[in-house]
Amino acid sequence: MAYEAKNRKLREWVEEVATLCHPDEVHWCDGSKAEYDLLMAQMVAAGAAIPLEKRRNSFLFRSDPSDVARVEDRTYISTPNEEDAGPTNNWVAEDELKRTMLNLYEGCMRGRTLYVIPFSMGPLGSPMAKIGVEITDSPYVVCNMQIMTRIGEKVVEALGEDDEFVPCLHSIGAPLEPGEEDVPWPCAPMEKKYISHFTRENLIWSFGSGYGGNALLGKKCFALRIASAMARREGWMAEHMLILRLISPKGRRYHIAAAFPSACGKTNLAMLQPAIPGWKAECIGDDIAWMKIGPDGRLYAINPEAGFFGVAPGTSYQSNPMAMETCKENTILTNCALTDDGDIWWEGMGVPAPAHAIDWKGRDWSPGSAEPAAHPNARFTAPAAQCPAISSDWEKPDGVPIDIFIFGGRRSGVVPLVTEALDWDHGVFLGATASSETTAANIGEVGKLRRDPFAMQPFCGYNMADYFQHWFEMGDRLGDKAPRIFYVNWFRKTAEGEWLWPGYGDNSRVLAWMCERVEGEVEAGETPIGYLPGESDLDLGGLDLPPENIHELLRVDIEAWRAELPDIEQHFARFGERLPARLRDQLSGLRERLEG
Ligand code: GTP
Ligand code: SPV
Ligand code: MN
Repeated sequence: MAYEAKNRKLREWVEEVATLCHPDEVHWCDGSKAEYDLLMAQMVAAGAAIPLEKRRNSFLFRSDPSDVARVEDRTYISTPNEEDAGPTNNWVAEDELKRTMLNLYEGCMRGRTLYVIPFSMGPLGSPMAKIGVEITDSPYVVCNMQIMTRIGEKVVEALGEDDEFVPCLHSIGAPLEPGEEDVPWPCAPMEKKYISHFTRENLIWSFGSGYGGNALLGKKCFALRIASAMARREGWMAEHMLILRLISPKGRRYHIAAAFPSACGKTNLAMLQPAIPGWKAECIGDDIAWMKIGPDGRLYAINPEAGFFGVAPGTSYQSNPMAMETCKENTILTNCALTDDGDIWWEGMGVPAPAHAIDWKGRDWSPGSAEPAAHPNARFTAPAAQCPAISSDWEKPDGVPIDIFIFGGRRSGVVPLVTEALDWDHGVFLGATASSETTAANIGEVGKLRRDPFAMQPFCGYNMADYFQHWFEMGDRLGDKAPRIFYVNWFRKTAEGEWLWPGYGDNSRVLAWMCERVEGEVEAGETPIGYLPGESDLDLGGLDLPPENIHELLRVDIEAWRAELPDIEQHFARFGERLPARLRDQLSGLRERLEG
């Protein structure tokens, strides 16, 4: 051991897991560059990682074709009572799930090294930071965690003798028999994958997958599922939100937190470069926000992460130059295509496809091949500090005060470009009824419309009805200091399937309108679904957008909205009596306004 952990519970837990999983070795991660370099060198030698000639200190990994995204069907929230997990979560009783998983964990690290990764979610020393310890048998996970969180000896030092931490146990579930040769991406078959959360004990057990949110347990498992349950108990918020600072031409700063489902534009909006003159934007976080009411009664947000695990396909110098700059070096790339000159490529990178490449499955690829070169959920893992748009305040221990909340999703029809909530309760209704077409970020059908309340459907660690109630209670506590709430949809399409709205940097035009609304500088039209800008209220200068597009983007189609009502009713009915009455009132209000 490179260092001695003074936390008794931690030492005992590591010993207990080692006894259960039978690794060949135990390695306590110190978080140093030397450690990262050594692990990468070992993975290169083993054929699991490919060093990229064109990107300094960057490596390509190809996952097993079955292990390419989060697995919501295999994700469990285990609470003492099933009702406390609620209708949106998979539930198995605590002892039953533990029994099943203990059988899987038995001897599962044979032939491998057990790595102990002490990590902090949030800047070390921030009053909002929390410590977790991940045990894993995947060196790929160690390297990713080193980018995505703050790890190592300094975290163990910050963890006092009796301090609490969140134990996060992870195994890829692929022990090696003596003499057995390893594969580049070991993992377990789908029916043995379990991503489990025991919220009563703040405990995470993950088995069988090495990919993203299934394996980097600080992210969705801890910072959203476990943290959302903690946040409700303790009166704060853990949300699936990017955090952005927008600076107006007058120099006024606005802090915006926006919740969109997976692969629906958080990273892109977080790194936005405003298309309108005089406005500036800085990135604070791209995926998760932890928020707490400060001494002045306002809501303060920190980004608990230290890196970006961003969707690669579609990222280009035109759409997101800041992300392209961020992943130029010191980056891990997963399931991208490899070019002949030692770089990576993906669909929508904004450069011509190479004449020849090796696709994410390791096969020869050329333009016109039947399958895409990169997997649609291919990702880059890069340090946040490398983002040229990162705010100098991104690690501010107390966070930044939020002025605006945005909800949204991917809807090709019906939902306008932007709507402002009538008040807080209506804003909670907009969040609770958010809907989106599914994406490749989860294994399952893509393009299927579903309700994804607050973009938290896969990430809420308790009964979603209680989560809605928590939002109402936070609003009551915040009173007139509560952020204003908006709903956006960047993804409207024409009947021919063309985007109606250019998106990306041009989304700043919508954000600017929100800021003007906050200042009371611009009128809005009241409609049954909320306040909307008039067609001339958005700054569209320099944008070559056909007037019929903006007309369609800001049109409230009463018939189409009436047709949404039965689906919202069904969605709410799932929660039975537990649904807050204030949401029921909102639904009646909407129905009356639409029918009135
Ligand atoms: P996760 O990391 O899975 O949580 O996704 P995310 O919410 O961070 O989504 P991201 O910003 O990575 O965008 C996902 C996909 O949507 C990419 O292919 C983007 O190119 C595309 N996208 C993002 N913003 C826009 C937009 O404003 N308009 C359009 N048309 N596409 C967008
Ligand atoms: C998401 O799916 O929302 C992601 C990717 O950010 S993962 O980390 O795999 O959850
Ligand atoms: Mn993202």
